[in-house]
Amino acid sequence: MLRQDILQLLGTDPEKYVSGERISQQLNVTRAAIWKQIQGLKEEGFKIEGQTKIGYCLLKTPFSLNEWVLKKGLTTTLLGSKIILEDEMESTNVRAKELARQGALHGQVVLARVQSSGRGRLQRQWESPRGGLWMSAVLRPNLSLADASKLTLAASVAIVDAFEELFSLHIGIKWPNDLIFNGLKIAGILGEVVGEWNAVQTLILGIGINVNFPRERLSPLLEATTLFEILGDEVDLNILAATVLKYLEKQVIALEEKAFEELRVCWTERAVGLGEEVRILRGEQVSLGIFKGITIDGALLLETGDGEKEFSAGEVQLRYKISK
Ligand code: BT5
Repeated sequence: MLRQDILQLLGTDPEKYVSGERISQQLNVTRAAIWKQIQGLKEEGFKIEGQTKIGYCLLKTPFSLNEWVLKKGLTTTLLGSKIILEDEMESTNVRAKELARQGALHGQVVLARVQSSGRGRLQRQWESPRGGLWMSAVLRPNLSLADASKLTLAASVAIVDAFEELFSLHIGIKWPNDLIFNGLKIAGILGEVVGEWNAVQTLILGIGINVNFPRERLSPLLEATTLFEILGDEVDLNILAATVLKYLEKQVIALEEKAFEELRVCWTERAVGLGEEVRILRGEQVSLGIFKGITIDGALLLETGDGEKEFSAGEVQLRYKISK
């Protein structure tokens, strides 16, 4: 694609001028065609300076999702080896599932700037306005079905670590897969298995993070927050995506090497509500007890009046919410 080729030329030595003539010769297109593409790139958020007789210079890349910028920031070997990015999709998980059925390889990543029908667990709605990170990865790890379910735990740890590295911000994990800051949800994960039990296991790992938009963009009933709300500024979504994928790849490899106990420890260190009284809601059923941690399979351990109990599904209500 011409636009990507121009970026490639300008990006090899950013902040240096590349003459229109050189670009035109190397890409075998007219200078007018280059000028048109440069205008398009500016509209996409690239800051490119053009000086007559000198050429063009790439000063800044956009914070919004852009395939070229994201690829440039990737340090992974497999995750993100193929990227599909569109302005709007129904749901990146739905698209990733379709692609997996058509044979998408391990590590393919699907992103959308807006989702018109984002989904949470149990078909719940996931609000996905512009400015968020809405991303799904197709994973075909070397794991059994039971162990593949641990990848959702791994994704929570990866998001916490990315926030720590990029923003020195400590967010916590609320079992099973909510990421929260000051009791408000900032990100969620949706893991879905594709294909038949027994066949090669494919997992779609959907990650939704509220990033560059104010809290008001979400419905008022949600107990939610956004990174913009916390930092008071926008961040580069491409760097965030690349950093989450970096930590996710590290966790996937560790799981394939059977480092389950390490993952359990990492997850527990980042969990909120540990040692506190919590309520577990499963449909009509409510259980009260002390949150003791998770089992090697990711089930929640609750110390109740009737002894220790394990929960593999449900919603957690933390103590400060119980007393409300
Ligand atoms: C989740 O479900 O938290 C999983 C969210 C996964 C979203 C990603 S985005 C990329 C990929 N494509 C998709 O279609 N999905 C994935 P759950 O734990 O069931 O939480 C859902 C609940 O969170 C909803 O019922 C709301 O109460 C709340 N919620 C909805 N949108 C939210 C948002 N943007 N921020 C915080 N909370 C939200």
